[in-house]
Amino acid sequence: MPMHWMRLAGLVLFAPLAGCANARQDWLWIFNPNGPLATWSVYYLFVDVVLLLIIIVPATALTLWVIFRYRRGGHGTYDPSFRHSNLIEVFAWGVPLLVVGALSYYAYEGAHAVAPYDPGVLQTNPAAQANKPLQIDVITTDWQWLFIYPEQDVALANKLILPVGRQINMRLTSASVTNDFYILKLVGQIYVMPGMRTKRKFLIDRPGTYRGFSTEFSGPGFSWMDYKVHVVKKAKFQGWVDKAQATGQALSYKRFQQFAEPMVNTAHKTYTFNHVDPDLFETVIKRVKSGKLTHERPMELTEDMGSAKFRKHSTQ
Ligand SMILES: [Cu+2]
Repeated sequence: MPMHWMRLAGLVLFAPLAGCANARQDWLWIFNPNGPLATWSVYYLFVDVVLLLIIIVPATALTLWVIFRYRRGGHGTYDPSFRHSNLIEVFAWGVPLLVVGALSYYAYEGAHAVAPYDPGVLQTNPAAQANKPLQIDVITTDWQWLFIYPEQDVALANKLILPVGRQINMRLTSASVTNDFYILKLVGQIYVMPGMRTKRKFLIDRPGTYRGFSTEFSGPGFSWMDYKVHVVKKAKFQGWVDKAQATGQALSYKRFQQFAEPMVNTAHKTYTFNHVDPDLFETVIKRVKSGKLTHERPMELTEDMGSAKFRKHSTQ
């Protein structure tokens, strides 16, 4: 094959991999997970791909072989009386049965290993067992993220600070539409729905800065609805907590209602709160269920993103 055809073929083969890269961070981030949950998710991804290749590779090769051998002028013998081959039956039924069996086994095992509510990989993780888990309550709005640390009595909006090597137990709900919690390289996605509570447990091994965002389109503020995740050492985390307790603004339900007004956070503005209403999370769920956390209809903002109304609902 001439060189330029080889190059073209290579380009076409690798093009789909571009979806695995993130220009602002590192190349092929999906293969560079951090923490037991992300690592095991990638492991099960590999297991599934390898098991499926057991069928895909021979089936593709045999198809090409048959086309080549039985073409006009090929070496195959014409046999119109051919009806049955035990060998073909054994392979055509046996291999898929074995592969589906193995896939079922790994699907069952993997579903328990990385289950969002209670991942099996954390039950045997020494770091997860050594420290008391950190509780974080997450509330999404149109279009901001609120992270409440109930035990520390502080909250942080549009930024998440996590201690390294400590299990995180999250409760999540939405004060607006369905959003989706997902941090690249750390933890897989989980839906965050209005009037409902979901849970997510995870742990991160190494300090670093990561990118969290919603993977569920939610209107005009969606593009700015991402946040930085800082994974820091224990002392630095405590330092941040102390500072937040001393300097933040109080977060009552009334203050939250203001916060929950549609806001396009184009400048990725962060807010620190302290004295957080201990029932805030539960109250938001109840109010959303009874339709009492009402505000302006956010989709109307989409109609003219240059309008004064849109600018009123934007931090920029
Ligand atoms: Cu979907």
